Amino acid sequence: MNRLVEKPSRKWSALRADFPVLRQKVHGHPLVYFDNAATSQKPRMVIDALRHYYEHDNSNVHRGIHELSNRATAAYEGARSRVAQFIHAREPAEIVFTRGTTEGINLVAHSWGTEHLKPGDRILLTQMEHHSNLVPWQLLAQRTGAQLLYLPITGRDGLLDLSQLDSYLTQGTKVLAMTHISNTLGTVNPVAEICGRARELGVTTLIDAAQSAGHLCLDVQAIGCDFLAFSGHKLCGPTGIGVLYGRRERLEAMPPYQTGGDMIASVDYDHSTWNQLPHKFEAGTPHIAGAIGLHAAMDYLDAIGRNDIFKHDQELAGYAYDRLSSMKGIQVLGPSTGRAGLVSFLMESVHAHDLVTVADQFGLALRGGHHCNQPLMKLLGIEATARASFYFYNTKVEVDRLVDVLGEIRKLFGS
Ligand code: C6P
Repeated sequence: MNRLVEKPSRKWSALRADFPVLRQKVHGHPLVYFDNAATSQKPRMVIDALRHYYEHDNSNVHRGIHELSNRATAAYEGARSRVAQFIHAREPAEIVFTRGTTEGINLVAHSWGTEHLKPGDRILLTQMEHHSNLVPWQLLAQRTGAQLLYLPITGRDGLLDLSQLDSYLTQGTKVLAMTHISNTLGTVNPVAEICGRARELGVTTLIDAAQSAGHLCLDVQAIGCDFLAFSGHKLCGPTGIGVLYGRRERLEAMPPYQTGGDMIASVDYDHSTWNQLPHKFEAGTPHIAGAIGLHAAMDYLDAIGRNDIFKHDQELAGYAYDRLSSMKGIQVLGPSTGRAGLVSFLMESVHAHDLVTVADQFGLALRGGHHCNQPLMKLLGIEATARASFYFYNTKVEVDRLVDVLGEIRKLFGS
């Protein structure tokens, strides 16, 4: 696989050449892809890694005693070791491959939660959680009689109200599950500080890193969380592959989530025993190619440098925030400084869906809607926002294009 690792040029606009999909016109205009929070584009290196696997090594893992199966197993387990290194886990056994962030959180809520929660225990989330980090806990609360609480935000500036943390994070709290970066507000939450406070009270913690894993350096030991979940497709990897990190002690103490092949040590007609970590949580044939593509994506990102990527994200988001906020009739949600690489905004008298539909006619890929944050939208008294989300291959020239197109849309709607 290593021969596929090429050091990409550090010049941001030159990196665009690595992404075949960016070289196209949409409705007669050069594509401006600003929907990276939904999914990122894939560089040639990742596409090549997938093709190489299917053309040379395709086989099932952990089962065969033939050359192809050995190669596939080595590549799959090599990807697991790479993930452990990418997020500074103590060992590869703490890395469970999933389908994505959503499945990782469901796994924890189901397996850890059902085993550990009882009536009256508290589950603490925040008011800015994505449905994926909300609905699984709602169902868990219904199953166990536990109580759900939400740490408030300060308002449309989208910061967590940390002055209230002590009154929410109490002895009765069993688990705290929160997002690292809000996919709607662009807020970067101080997860290490909050997990530190939770640890002092013996509260189990889960971080939803869907929007952060591909954008900044993650260190699960420095964050001090018990679990962390993310998706490969938002960090240049394939869809259908994700990661759940869990501290060994936590994973050891949990029952399996799904059952079937590969996750067992032995099976009898009346009982079974479980495989060792992490295989206990990977029932059935896994997404082998996905893990291999994810490995290539991580190599690609690290060749660029995640610190540099985050700096670039923040620069673009700050620039977009300033330009959009100075436009008449536009309100940008979320913090005015220190935001991650996205801007969610409202245009007076124009529904977000209309805005995004017209923007598409100008070649701009934005997202409009509730962004799987319906409770947050209701709290803020809005129905939907338009969102531009950036990655390292985006440029200020593209943000200028967004501003020009928004000007056209405003004229069109007479707002
Ligand atoms: N947010 C967005 O456009 P999956 O679908 O499992 O890969 O990721 C779910 C998820 C969980 N948490 C956060 C904070 C997220 O942003 C997402 C995905 C996409 O914002 C699709 S709604």
